[in-house]
Amino acid sequence: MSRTIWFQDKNLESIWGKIRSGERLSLEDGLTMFATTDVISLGKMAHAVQQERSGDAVYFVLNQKIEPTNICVLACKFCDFATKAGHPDAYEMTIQSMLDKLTPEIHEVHITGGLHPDWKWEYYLEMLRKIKRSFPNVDLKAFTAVEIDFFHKKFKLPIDEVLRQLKEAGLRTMPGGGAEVFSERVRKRLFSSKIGAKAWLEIHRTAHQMGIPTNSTILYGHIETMQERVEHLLRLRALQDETRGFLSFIPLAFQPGDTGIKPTNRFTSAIDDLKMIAVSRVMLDNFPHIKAYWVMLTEEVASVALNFGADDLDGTVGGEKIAHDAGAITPMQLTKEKIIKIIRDGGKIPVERDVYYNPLKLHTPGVVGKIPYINSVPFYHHFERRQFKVLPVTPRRMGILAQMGQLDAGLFSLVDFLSQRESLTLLPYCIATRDQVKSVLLFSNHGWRDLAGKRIGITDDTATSIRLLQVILEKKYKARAEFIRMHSGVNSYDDFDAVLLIGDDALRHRKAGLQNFELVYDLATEWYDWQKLPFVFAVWAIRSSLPVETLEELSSLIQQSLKKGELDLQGVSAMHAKRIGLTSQEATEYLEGFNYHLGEREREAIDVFGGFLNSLENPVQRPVDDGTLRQN
Ligand code: V47
Repeated sequence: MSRTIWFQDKNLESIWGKIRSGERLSLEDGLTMFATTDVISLGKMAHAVQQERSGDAVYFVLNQKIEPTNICVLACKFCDFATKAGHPDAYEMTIQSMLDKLTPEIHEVHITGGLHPDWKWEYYLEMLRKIKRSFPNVDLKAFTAVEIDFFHKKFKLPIDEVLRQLKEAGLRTMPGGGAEVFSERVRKRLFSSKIGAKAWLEIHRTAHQMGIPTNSTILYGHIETMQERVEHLLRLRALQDETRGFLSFIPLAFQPGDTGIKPTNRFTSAIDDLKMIAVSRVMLDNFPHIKAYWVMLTEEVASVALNFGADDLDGTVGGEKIAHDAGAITPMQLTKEKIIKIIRDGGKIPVERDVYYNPLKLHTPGVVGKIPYINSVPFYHHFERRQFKVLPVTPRRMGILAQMGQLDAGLFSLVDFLSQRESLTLLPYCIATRDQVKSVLLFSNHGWRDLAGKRIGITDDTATSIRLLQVILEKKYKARAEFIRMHSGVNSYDDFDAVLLIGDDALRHRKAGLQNFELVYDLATEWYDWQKLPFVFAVWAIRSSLPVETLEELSSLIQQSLKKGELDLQGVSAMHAKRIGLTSQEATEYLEGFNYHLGEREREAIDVFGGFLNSLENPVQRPVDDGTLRQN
């Protein structure tokens, strides 16, 4: 992020300085940004942060909204959707009518609706089970914290039991609705009988601890103040620091309809919408994704938001009623083609995703994969004026996308390169360790030999480290263990005897510790002590079928970018260290431990490791398919 911005509003300059040095933004910074008229500079800052996190990707999902009923025990003033039983507009859907709305290509079903006074608990569970059974491809994002709290009280079940049963019935993630604005003043005036901030946050905390990632929202543009907006963001940021369980933040623009809350019944202005998106992106420095929800923003504003900090458009959204009952002027559904066009027109890569933001399909050629960890930053820090578009993606997903022919080039996990070497050309750059790595760690309660027969949780990110672990266990220690894949968002490790983490997550826990695991093994150290060789985790490669000029262009871009990155390791470290909980000094030392050039020793190490891989008696056991492992 070496970009220069010329600020009209000089008050934004110090905020930009803080962003570039990885310093956290404060309440005052948030207020300064909302007060600015220099919207273009604000957008540029947010776009730079967005690019640092998401590269050129903008995500969307093929989804269907199901609002099972509009009958609701609450009567929130801002809501034109809810009604009472007996009202001519009241409706209740059967499970069959919900199934009738779905088609096999849908990936996400988003369920949320009124709090029905009479429905039984079993009906909600059956709803999830039947959808999942009839459409196995579908991931269920269901029930806001408000609904979870309602189930807890009505059916007299503890919150974690409600969530446990829903998860067992097929729930994968929770939507972010019901947060409204975390302000008691606003709550008392607009939704006094609904749960407040404390309960909303506690329910999301519980979900995160149980391995259910969630989303989050703010309802803005009614009677809230700018200070209340920023305080809302700060409370979400604090919970995310604790749990890392939020996938996205979605600012919901208030649709006035007949609610009578705003005397003029005016929609939010485009400027206010873009400011809200941009401020969210820069304040929520620990949130992976910011969503421009076109249903409430309009397609036009959502398109611009893709260059103002938003990296997600939600999806095709069939059947939305909450916003439309309140007068939303947007269509009820967008086609996949329309969404792809909006994203392409914004100069971005349309990335079709699943409910966890795993990329399933890229709707654009010429994409280069980027490992989203600090150790790859020296390659990309100066990847400027690029003819290639960049997609940050975990090593394992990068391998899957390459296999599907979706990527032109990337910093591939070694194992993926080896298995696809017929179609890829190796470039002389890599991520290799000298002795220790610090970011491929086995957290364990057992010594190596005692891990025989034990259950090891494996991060969903890894392609090569899982194999390195298997080689070390089986060939060095003669022990065989059971490997179980954990999906992203899991942060409870109680089920495992040991846990393998990689990348920034591993670095973070190396410092902070991981639950009660007492032993921490560095896999590169284990390898080095045994083989006296470096370990090559990833290599740069390009699709062999591309013209030689493309290969030359990419090689020279990597070379120039790496040269600048290596000269400026301290700058790279300063910007990224705080995010991982390291000091700049620690981050610099970490990066200095890598060798980015593929030399003789590295090639020898690849051959030796390749030999071990071929000699394994049985490959790594098939990971448990928890729905995150589909290729399409
Ligand atoms: O919780 C109610 C809001 C929310 C109005 O998690 C209104 O991915 C605007 O939460 N004007 C439901 N908003 C929608 C929601 C959502 C949408 C898209 C994606 C996700 C996600 C979540 O709609 C409610 C409430 O905050 N709402 N009335 C209104 N008049």
